[in-house]
Amino acid sequence: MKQNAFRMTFVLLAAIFACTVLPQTPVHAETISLSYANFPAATTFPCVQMERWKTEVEKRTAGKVVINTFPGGTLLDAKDMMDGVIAGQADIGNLCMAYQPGRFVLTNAMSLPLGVPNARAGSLILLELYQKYNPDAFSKVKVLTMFTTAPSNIMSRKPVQSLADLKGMNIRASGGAAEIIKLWGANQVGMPMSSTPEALQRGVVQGLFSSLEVMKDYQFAEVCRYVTLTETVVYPFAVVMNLERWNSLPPEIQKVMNDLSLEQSEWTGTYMDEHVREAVDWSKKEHQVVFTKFSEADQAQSQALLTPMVNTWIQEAQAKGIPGQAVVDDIHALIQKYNTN
Ligand code: DTR
Repeated sequence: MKQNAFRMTFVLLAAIFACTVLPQTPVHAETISLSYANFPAATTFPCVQMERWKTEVEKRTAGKVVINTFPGGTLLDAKDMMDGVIAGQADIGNLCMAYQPGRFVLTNAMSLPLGVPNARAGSLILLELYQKYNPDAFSKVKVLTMFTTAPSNIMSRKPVQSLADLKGMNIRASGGAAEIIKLWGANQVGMPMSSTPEALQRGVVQGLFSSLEVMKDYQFAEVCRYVTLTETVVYPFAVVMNLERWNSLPPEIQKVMNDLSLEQSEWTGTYMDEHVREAVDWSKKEHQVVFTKFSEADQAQSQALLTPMVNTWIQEAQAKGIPGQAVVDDIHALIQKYNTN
């Protein structure tokens, strides 16, 4: 009995506290919490840039906005990202456009073999391209920023010194890079990066085609002791926000995020380029990874094999009402503009 009376008093006091004290605490009432979903592991560059954006937004809004980050596909995975954000399952999401080439046709021109030299240039070119063409694929979201990876290379369990070595090898790649590895004669296996560690471990694939920072971030150097430097395509990424949620934000918060867009793109590209250099050194030192290149003859042949890709993309894009030739011309011009490294 005594215990019951005590419990009742406690519940009553808690209710009085909740009704009187809590609503008067303005800090809690005004805080805007936003969820941010990401598909790969927390150590990878898409998540590093996510944490940097979170820190900057929280700092620049003086704590008015709190970003809750969900790496590793814990809220949305790679292929559900865009639709999940449109549906409001996450307020913000980071997606790799190359995983859905048919959906993001225009921006996927970035994964054509056009010679984008590094991630910083790639990121700035991509963002400028997006701003110029404003593709329909993003009409249902607010784009917060865009960036690309560094160029792709072959990481493999056994040495790949020639196109002949690559023939028939199971190599993981997605999007534009997948086309390339196929044209070079490999047996291309498609999957998002987040599924690659298991595929490598199980021997489903004997290597992958991607930017080299994953040698360290996913510890692929433990399994892939060989790298063939091809410095081919970059992969485009976008960070998108649910449109209704965006429209509900106060203008001063929107301004903070808009002001960060270009800066975040450049920051991510620069981080990526530096991190690739670090991962290469680390792989050599810690795992004695051997770096090699195709012979000059094979380099020329590998380039020649890719030539039809650009024209095919232009034709397919134009059939969908996208000015493919103009986009490719713009990318060439922007490479000149941003190729400062
Ligand atoms: N090259 C793409 C994109 C990519 C590169 N590094 C990472 C790390 C985590 C996720 C995606 C990526 C790819 O191979 O998927």
